[in-house]
Amino acid sequence: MTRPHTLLINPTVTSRSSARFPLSLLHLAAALDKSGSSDIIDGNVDRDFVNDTLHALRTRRFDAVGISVMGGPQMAPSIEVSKAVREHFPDMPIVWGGYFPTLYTDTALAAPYVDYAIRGQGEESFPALMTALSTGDASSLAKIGSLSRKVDGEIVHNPSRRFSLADPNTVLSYDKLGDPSRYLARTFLGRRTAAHQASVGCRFRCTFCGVAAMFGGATALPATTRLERELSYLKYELGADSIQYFDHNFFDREEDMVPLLEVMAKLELPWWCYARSDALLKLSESSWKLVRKSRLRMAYIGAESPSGQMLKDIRKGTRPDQTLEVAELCRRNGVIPELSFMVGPPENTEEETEHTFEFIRELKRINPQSEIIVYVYTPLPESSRHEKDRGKRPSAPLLDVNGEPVVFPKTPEEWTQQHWVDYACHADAPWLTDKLRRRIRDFVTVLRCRYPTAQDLRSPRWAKRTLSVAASWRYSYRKYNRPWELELANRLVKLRMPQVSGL
Ligand code: B12
Repeated sequence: MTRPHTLLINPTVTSRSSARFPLSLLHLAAALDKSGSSDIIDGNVDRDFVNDTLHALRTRRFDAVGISVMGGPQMAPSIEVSKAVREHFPDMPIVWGGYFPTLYTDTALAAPYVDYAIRGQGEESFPALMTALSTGDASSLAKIGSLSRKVDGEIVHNPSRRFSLADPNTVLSYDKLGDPSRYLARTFLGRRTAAHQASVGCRFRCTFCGVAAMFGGATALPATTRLERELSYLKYELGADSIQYFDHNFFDREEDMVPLLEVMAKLELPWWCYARSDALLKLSESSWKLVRKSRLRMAYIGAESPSGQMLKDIRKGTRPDQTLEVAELCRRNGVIPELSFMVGPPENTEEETEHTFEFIRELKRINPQSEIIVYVYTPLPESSRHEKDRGKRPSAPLLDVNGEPVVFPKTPEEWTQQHWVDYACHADAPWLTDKLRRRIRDFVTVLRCRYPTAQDLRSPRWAKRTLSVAASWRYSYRKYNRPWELELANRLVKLRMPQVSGL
């Protein structure tokens, strides 16, 4: 049997300096290489990735191209590379995977340059598809779990496969990325921060979250041997001095977490992760001891809203009092809470937004070190929710600012329109008035000047201090409107925006 060769592509989504390991492709490569081989092109590092893709296809034999696609700014480069492949290599199968084709499968397959979409994890389905493509065994396609494809012009979705976290028993093939140490970045955690994902999935089913739509409330934690193997490689072979964990929700059940925290406490690499207020509040003192010893520096916590009702409606499962309590708990344990909020919900839009601003001020009083991320609430369409959740507790139909129903895009191209890119980035929503949009922007400007983020290493200390002093009267007197002097100063200083670039 011929061993299938796959070309894996991560279209550009961020600047070269913000590029982190393309973990999706590294995990896929580990699975594909068991029965074939793979190469990786990372558009975050290789800025000419479209031409380099064509060059790779001209010079080596591949059986398919696999493209990782996330909604938002990655859409346009994903389309560009897919079209280029289709134009120059019309017979080359093009497979899309990742969040976009999982959440918007029919939209992805509506494009003439997408042949297959794999929903959810790709580690089992993609190698099975590659085997079918390289052997020409079309009859086996119908049996591949989580595969969606076009059959005689109709879109066919195979049943979803079970979710799993298999141990490849070896470290990921970082050397496929050329020099992997170029992915280590200077961040506030350290001089050589590496990205890693230990566990997969999340037990919660928040209605707005892409992770819930992808995993449907399931999670799997890694074996301690796997975590230790991977972290040891990153620390001792690559020279990483800190870790940013991409786990969807790092703190799971305490009894399952403790063995992992023990490994991390042994390696003592300062770290950042996603967490929940309820999980942190439930941790026992002995676990907090491990957390401190392992050197957790910052935890990103989805606070979302100060309204208990809204938290219930979106199935968050936490309460506003827990958000306040966790800010204090983190302060006592030397951990910075990075709290994210979703303003501008479709109902009670202005009132909820103003309420959130006041709540943020309260958090800042409790723990001035708290980092605040303000997003606009942009729920997923009903059709994107996980199959287990579709139709359950449907939200009221979304209406735009004129009271017309919001119609989601039907093609990848439509998703590249700026207002839809902003929707995917939680930066704007069709029900916001210009006045409220401006109000949110002004509040965020005053807040981030008054409290510059600890994650900004580029701006000199004096500049941050000056901005903070300049913003303090506006912040104290709630005079957020039109902070032109701060906008001007910000243009010169260019404070870092963690919600755009990550750490
Ligand atoms: C790192 C990261 C980024 C990086 C870049 C990622 C990259 N592609 O290079 C940066 C920081 C740039 C980024 C940006 C954004 N991100 Co982001 N990001 C992540 C994060 C933390 C990790 C991704 C990762 O590496 N996962 C680990 C790998 C192993 O998992 P995976 O990517 O899901 O891959 C698996 C499957 O999806 C599938 N698969 C993936 N690709 C492919 C390809 C093929 C061919 C196949 C078959 C299968 C397949 O198989 C893989 C292995 O199982 C995730 C959260 C998370 N933990 O996943 C959010 C996440 C993917 N981001 C998300 C979003 C929304 C964004 C933004 C668009 C908006 C925002 N405000 O955050 C921004 C854009 C900001 C901007 N520029 O304006 C959402 C996506 C949800 C959604 N609704 O679409 C996530 C899930 C975060 C969240 N909880 O909301 N992000």
